[in-house]
Amino acid sequence: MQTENKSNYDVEESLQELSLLTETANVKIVGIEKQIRPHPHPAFYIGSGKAKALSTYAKNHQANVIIFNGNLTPSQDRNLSKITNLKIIDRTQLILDIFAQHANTRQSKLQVELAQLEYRLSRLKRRWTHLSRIEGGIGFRGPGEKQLEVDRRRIHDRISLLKSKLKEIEKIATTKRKQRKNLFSVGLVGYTNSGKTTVLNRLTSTNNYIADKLFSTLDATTKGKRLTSKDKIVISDTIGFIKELPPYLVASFHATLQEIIYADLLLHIIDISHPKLYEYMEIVFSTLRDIGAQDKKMLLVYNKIDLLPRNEFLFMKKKLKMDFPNSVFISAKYGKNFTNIENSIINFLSNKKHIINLKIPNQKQKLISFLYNNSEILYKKYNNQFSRFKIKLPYTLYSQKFNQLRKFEIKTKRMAKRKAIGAT
Ligand SMILES: Nc1nc2c(ncn2[C@@H]2O[C@H](COP(=O)(O)OP(=O)(O)OP(=O)(O)O)[C@@H](O)[C@H]2O)c(=O)[nH]1
Ligand SMILES: [Mg+2]
Repeated sequence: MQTENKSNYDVEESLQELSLLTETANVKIVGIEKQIRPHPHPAFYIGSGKAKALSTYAKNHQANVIIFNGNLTPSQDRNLSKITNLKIIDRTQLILDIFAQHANTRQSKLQVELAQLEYRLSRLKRRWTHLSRIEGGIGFRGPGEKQLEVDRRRIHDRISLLKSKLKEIEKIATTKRKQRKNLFSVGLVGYTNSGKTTVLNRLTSTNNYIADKLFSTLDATTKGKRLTSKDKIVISDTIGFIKELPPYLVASFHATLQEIIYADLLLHIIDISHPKLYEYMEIVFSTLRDIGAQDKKMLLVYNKIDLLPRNEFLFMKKKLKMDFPNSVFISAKYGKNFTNIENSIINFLSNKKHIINLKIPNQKQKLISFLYNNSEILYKKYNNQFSRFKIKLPYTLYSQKFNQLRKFEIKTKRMAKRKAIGAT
């Protein structure tokens, strides 16, 4: 639907994305209809006349479902089903359906089910307030209400069960992440279909599933990579973002998104050939804000440069470099300019410092003098048995000396407090 604050161009682009989502959900499109209105109709979203016309159009084309590019209220959904006699799906339902189709691990299946139930629960709640407002509460307590109560309780019980199962899985992932604490971690983020998995495959010579579909990746995959003889890093690929990613999905995929939250550096993969790249970048930034990862260091990686004519590419590159100097331009599909990504990561690594508190027995003279020579000492105190240090060490050296250093690492009160409240 086109409202007053959306341009025709925006609507076309948005409909194209809806078509891609629809195809990804394996639904064949028989027709696309637009309507211009100042506001969505409260009862039907589109006008009731338009709804009837759509219903006739759908029947003439043997269609059995109408997909809306917005989010419908429960009553709009019901009224449209009634008036058209067809299955009605909105944008959130479509995305949830794609996630359900693509989930193929225990974790992603549980996460999708959780998102679907949270969504259903919100619809039941809204329906409840809607009905009680109309019925005024009194004299309304009948089987309908009981059924709603039963449904709600069942959903709540299942949600609790799913949450506790997911907590268990998350615990295992947290333990694994702690084991590789000494390794520098890079997280891939970006709009869906921008090429994140293709980048991961290229960087780590692996073969994870890629497809010209939205949300091909629903899990977190972490792979190791040796950058130089000294530096080994880990790279994680996770779900892509999209405009209006349903909040239920962001919440239920919390465990999968942890790899982004704990990454030392994010590679933001952007499809440079997409006409809406600026908007898509903004959506990625705002989704990162939603999950609390807005302050991460980020390298902007403009992908799919092979899809732009040379002149256009050079023009775009100049412009983007001016706006975002910290960016590289690659083609993941053809393995172009990957050394630029690697060099940027190495550069970042060599500038990154790690702060650590240590309590070292004085007889460990070799280690102590290594620290004096290679780190910035922020604090020191010693007695005749131990030396206490707070040091700032280049990440690469920290990583090399990790096994030795962790034996003497002391947790500060602040860290212990964070641990007690469940943060890692
Ligand atoms: N022409 C071209 N196509 C690319 C390039 N990189 C990736 N692709 C294609 O873009 C599509 C999406 O690639 P993926 O790597 O699956 O993208 P993704 O960001 O992981 O996508 P989701 O996991 O679905 O969010 C695939 O068809 C890739 O072959 C590139 O540099 N050039
Ligand atoms: Mg992917």
